[in-house]
Amino acid sequence: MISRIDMRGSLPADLRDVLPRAELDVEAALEKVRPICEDVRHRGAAAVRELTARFDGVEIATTRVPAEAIAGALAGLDPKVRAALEESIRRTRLVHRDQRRTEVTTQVVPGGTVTERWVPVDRVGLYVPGGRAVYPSSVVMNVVPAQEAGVPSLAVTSPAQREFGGLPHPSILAACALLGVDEVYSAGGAQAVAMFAYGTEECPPATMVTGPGNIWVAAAKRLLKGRIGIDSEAGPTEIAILADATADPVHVAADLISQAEHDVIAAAVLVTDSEELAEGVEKELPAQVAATRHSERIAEALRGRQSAIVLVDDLEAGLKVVDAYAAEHLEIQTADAAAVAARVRNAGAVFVGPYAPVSLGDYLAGSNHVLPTGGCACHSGGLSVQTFLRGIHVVDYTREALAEAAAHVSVLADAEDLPAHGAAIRARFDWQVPS
Ligand code: HSO
Ligand code: ZN
Repeated sequence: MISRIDMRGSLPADLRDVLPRAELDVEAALEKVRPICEDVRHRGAAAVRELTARFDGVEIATTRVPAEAIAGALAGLDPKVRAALEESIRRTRLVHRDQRRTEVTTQVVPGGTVTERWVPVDRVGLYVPGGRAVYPSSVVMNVVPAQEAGVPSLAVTSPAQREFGGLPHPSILAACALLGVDEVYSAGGAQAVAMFAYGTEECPPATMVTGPGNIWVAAAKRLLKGRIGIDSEAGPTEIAILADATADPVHVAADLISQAEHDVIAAAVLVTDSEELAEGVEKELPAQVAATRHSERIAEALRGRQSAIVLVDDLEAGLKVVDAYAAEHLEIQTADAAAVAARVRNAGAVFVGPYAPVSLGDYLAGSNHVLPTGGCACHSGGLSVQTFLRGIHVVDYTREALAEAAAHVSVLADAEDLPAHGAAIRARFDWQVPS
């Protein structure tokens, strides 16, 4: 059900390429997405509505979701789901509130300071997928950091659903209501990203768009980046587990399956120095897969070339492998898991020991579940308050402090053949560099 890659003996030099990944061909989607974005740019809401009829198969009178529909969705929400979402929001808020940045002023020289101010972007559009993947938890993970960053204007968009009369899925609307978001749109795909980038008569333009989506959403984000700020392009979900002989094969198999459940191209990778654990997991997987609802999807994900059990000589080698892979989610299930986890350099999020499975992080740990995929964890982190903030340097120097810097500025400006730079300083001192 899952292939083995044996790296015992010596690790391959090109570790990154040996661990396969599913790839989305976003470039190929760009040409299809370009005319859609242009249409929305020129014809606004009418284009969004027509594209909704074409791609989502439902006619809508307006893209803006009426307040009563949002309130109605909350009223119809199962009380148990409501309580769980409220607890998820509470915990996620606790963690993200602590990410807020404080203004720092550095006294560089007497009379010369640089202050770093943290200013939220003006307006954010949050994309929430519809279709098979309807995740109210992702509404929480996108909205909470933006709110804690202090973003003054926040709108959510999600594809119009035919079975809900052209509104987004009610669980998405209910999550918006719980988070206090009252500006919601029925729009999906590339047209939703273009709606935020260019604005329409129904939706003012946003400065940034975030949130996961399908290949069309990813392509539109890539195309409109620059015009509008974006977060990372979300790819298929990945879980890697670094485990030794102390790990329980039942838990390891369950956790691999939990993320394989997302998609037939989701990746589940176990890295272990224990032949016994590998065998235990190989035995456990078919039994657990057979017993779960989405067994076909999961079996396909586990069989795919992006999933594997990797055997290594020891945990040192295991750490090298997981660092090279740079998984979206990495579980450490070893003796002294905290010490091993502290040595990890590349991962979107690290889950330590037997009682921190990834599915806890997906909903209720307080951590964010919008994380870098496809190896991007070697250069980027997950969604956070920082995503929505800009650091602005405020430079404040007195005449005396400038005088003291003038000679060095002049020398460096001349060295770069930019004499007008030096002149701008000298102009303040009757064209003499103060000595
Ligand atoms: N594991 C997904 C997030 C998610 N799981 C949403 C369940 N719902 C990507 O981190
Ligand atoms: Zn998940």
